[in-house]
This record gives sequence, structure tokens and C-alpha cells, in this order.
Amino acid sequence: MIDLYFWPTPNGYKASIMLAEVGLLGNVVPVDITAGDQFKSEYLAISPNNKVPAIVDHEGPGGKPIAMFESGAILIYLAEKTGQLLSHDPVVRLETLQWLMFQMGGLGPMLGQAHHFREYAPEPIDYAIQRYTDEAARLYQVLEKRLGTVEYLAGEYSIADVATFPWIRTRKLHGQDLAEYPNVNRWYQAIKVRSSVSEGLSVLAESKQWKAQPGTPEWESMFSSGKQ
Ligand SMILES: N[C@@H](CCC(=O)N[C@@H](CS)C(=O)NCC(=O)O)C(=O)O
Repeated sequence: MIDLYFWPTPNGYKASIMLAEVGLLGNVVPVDITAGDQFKSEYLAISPNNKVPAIVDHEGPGGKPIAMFESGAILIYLAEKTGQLLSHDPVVRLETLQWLMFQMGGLGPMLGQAHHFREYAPEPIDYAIQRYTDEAARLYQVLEKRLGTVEYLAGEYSIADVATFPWIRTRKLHGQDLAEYPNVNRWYQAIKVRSSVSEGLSVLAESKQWKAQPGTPEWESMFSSGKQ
């Protein structure tokens, strides 16, 4: 049994989609990041960086419980545990890990900044909006070029796609339009129709309409510094 500590956000969906893909989606523990749940000591014991997602696998390595944070590590863990979505072919495996790291180290953080400065900053800062929207467009072009040569990021469907898909879903928030990226659009539509993806996206659907406007307690919970 695996507990998923979750809130419906792009990083959260990586874990819920992956658990659905490998048939292990079960107990979901809501971590309401708009209410400050991520700073509670019992959650920090599992996820010391106060972010979602996290998992606790009660049957981890050696049959012992293990807690995991960082979505990329969670995806690798679940892929290795189940033998799914991370090829045993050494070259495909390395392709998968490269594109997973591209998502973790580049696409996610930069799109997150674009989203932040476009939607959440207390006052508009033109330089930041321009910089991160341009960087989002540049990263989309990297994906566009790659997906013009392969069906999925590592050639076959893998954890690299699971990590990337939820961020492309929120493209309007970082100022991008799939009409400008036909290869990304083809890839996106192919993943969107997977039943496991729908299952992963349905987790805590009732909590999805959260808002975090500046000046609200929700915004404070997510963006004020020095919380820990
Ligand atoms: N590198 C982390 C990033 C996770 C992350 O940024 N999660 C956001 C939601 S998408 C969060 O929990 N924010 C709450 C906060 O920062 O207090 C991962 O990939 O797991």
C-alpha cells in the first residue's frame, strides 16, 4: 500500500498519474498547500522541502516502509519498483533520465516562474514576465524539436512524459499556445487520452478550484517566505 500526499498541482499530478499508470493509486492524503498543511511537522518529516507530492510506501525496499519526496525521485522509484515506464535498455533508460532531468531542472522551474510572475506577483514586473515567458517559449521549442523526431520524449512512453505532461496542461498560465507547437500538440493529445492519465488527473478534483490571489491567506500559505 502506498500513501500519496497530494494537492492538485502540476507536480502533484506527476505522482498521481504515475501511480495510476502502474496500478498503485490508492490512499490519498490531501496536503492543502493553500492552508499551510505543507508546513506541519508531521508532513515535514516526510517531505522536508514543504512541497507536494510525497509518498509513503509501506512495503519499500526490504519490505520496510519508506518515505519519498521530490517528484522525479518518486517517478524513478515507482518505475524501478514496478518495472514500468523506465526501460531496461541502457540507451532508452538514459534518454528517459535526461528528459526527466530536463523537466525537473528546466521546464518545471522556469514554467513555474512564468506562472508566478504572470498570475501571482503582487504587482506586475515587466522584466520578470518577459524573461520567464521567453524562457518558457524557448523550452517549448526544445520539446517541439525533440518531438519532431520521436513519438515520446525517450522514444517510448516513459516517466519523462509523465513528468512533462502536467506542466503542458497549464500552458495558458505561462503564456503558450499549442497551435504554435504542432509536435508538442500531437504528443500532448496522445497522452491526454490515456485512461490512467484521466484517473491521475481526477484525484481531489473537488479541490481543484483553489485560488491564491495576493493578499489572501491562500497566497500567504504558498508564497510568503520564512515559513519554516
Ligand atoms: N521539485 C519539487 C517541486 C514541488 C513543488 O514545487 N510543489 C508545489 C506545488 S506544484 C508546492 O508544493 N508548493 C507549496 C509551497 O511551496 O509551499 C518536486 O518536483 O517535487
